Amino acid sequence: MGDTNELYSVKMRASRRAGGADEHISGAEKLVGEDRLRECVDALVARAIAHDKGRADDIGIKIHRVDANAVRYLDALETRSVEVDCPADGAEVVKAALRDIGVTRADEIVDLLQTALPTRGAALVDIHTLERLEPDKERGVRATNMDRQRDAREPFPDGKEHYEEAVVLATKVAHCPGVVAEICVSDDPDYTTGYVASKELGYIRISPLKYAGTPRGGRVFLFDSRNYELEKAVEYLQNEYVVVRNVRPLTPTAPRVDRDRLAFLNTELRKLDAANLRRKITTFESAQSARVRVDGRDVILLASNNYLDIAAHDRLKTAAVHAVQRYGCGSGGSRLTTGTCPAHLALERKIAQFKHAERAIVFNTGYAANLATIAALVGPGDAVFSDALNHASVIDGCRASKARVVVYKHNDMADLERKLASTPRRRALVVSDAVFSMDGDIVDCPRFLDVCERYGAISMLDEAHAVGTLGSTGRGVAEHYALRREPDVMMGTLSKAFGSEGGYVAGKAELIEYLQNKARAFVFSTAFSPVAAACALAGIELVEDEPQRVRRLQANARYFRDRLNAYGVECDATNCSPIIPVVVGDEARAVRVARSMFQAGYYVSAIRYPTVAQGAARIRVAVMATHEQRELDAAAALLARLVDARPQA
Ligand code: WAQ
Ligand code: MG
Repeated sequence: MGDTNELYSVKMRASRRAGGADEHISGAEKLVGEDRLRECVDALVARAIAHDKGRADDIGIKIHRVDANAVRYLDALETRSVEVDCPADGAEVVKAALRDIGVTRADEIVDLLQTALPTRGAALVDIHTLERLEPDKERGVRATNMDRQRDAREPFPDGKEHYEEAVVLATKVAHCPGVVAEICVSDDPDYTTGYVASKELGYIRISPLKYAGTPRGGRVFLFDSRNYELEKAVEYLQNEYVVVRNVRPLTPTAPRVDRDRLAFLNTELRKLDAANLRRKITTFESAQSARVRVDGRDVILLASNNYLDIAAHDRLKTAAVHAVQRYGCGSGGSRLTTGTCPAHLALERKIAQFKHAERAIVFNTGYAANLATIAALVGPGDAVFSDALNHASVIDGCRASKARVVVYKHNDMADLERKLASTPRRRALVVSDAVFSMDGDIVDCPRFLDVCERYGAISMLDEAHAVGTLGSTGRGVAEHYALRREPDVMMGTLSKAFGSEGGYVAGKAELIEYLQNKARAFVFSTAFSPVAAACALAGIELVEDEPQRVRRLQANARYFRDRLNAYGVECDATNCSPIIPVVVGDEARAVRVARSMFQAGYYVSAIRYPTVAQGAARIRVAVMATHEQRELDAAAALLARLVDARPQA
């Protein structure tokens, strides 16, 4: 653009008259020198006519001469590309970037992308209050009057250049007074790359930031309205002319060559330390029971999943010894090749009978059962609906499935229903914990099953913490609610109330036959040991023979909750599940409380991120059938004191 070469703004908008309404097809804007004005118009007309969305009925071209002195030149933001496994991970990248630049309500801000955003412009959101500030909420605020600088002979593109156009917009927006950052997801159903950008962060491209096939996109401009004037920002975005220099075409990034390729390990571990998130492993020197030996001291164990305290019961030990004598120790192969022995089959028959199912299949762990089952049942084109507080193994199963993952609000069946009603898919699977592992609350099973039924969705409950603990005979959540129906997929574990190890799925015969063929963790794992199988069988039989253990566990759970209430820690004393969280919030504080409990002779776990949300750290108490009331009373009193609860009058 030389001295004599005047600068022009060229704007094109193409639309279609669809049923009386004016439907947007495409739009573009350029800032060009006079010498290339006609060439530019030609290119824009070609683009308008041959758009994927259809043929235009109306094409508007507006040309303005621009006062050269009014043009601001900016250098393009630096681009960095991040590849993630799924949009949920992409959202985490955005949150982390926002936190890096001091945005405190990053989680809520990223959640805004799931809400109805303006369709043509951006939402201008106040970073302090999250209030939407744009005058026209439907249209949003549009950044316009910008383009990139082009070389003299560089041709005008004949289509949309997602990346170049986005960098130009992001660069202009990043320089807007008061704009702290921008987040963008394309509304093109097949364009899954999005970005977060700011002057400080540069332009961080994230792939994918949404699922392919979803038309919903949007832009959010984060604005600091305490320190900047809204009118000035809008004026800048809409009216100032900006030419962005040095927009480099996207080149595949060369792989980084790190000389110390393991240096990140210590960096990451130090970060965990700094955030009080480093885990340390405790060795238990005695059998897992209500009272255990740790660091040479006897303490009361209030953290075990061995809820019925049968892991060291004589009947299980004897079963183990017999199995060892008969079958040895290792199983020698995958169940489909050389790994099945009568102990596995007997266990599967027992599980099916206990769960009133046609058949059952066992996996080496509960984690493997969830991962493999979910991934086998749904895939691309399907949707899996997952409770916001589901266990990590469910989350990982959803991710591994490559189905669209739709997270619904915790135990909120109305939200689940809304999402089932509005999500296009081939098959639908709905999965929930039966007893939530870190909150101890129980799924609203009757409504859960109703909603699944109504929308033709496969229902799956993870009863890891519900079998052996809920219902008068420990049969789980259906028995707890006295339901005569069961979910299609009943997943559970053998490693908790049943005192052994492994996970299972029970259900219709063809479901089990299908999983035997398709569940990868079953097909490609060496079978778990006959010893574990025999112990699990003995564990279930023991629970059948002595259901009073289950009732004692439930009584203890209610008693502990009641005591906590009496000492001023609020919790639902009608809930009989054995998991009782006391939320303290701060990670460091949770660790301190757990340490003080230990010093006083009680072992409890401090549960922190990523097991629960950041800032929602908690002491997770797990009671057992064999705790004595005086032990529970003393533990509740101490815990209440350590978390500064106020006793009720
Ligand atoms: N000003 C403000 N908001 C806008 C504007 C604008 N000029 N243009 C579009 N939007 C909003 C609008 O609400 C759209 O729904 C949303 O942004 C997405 O617009 O590879 O293609 O044109 O690095 O679909 C980003 C990644 C692609 C590029 C962005 O956005 C890459 C994209 P789309
Ligand atoms: Mg678009």
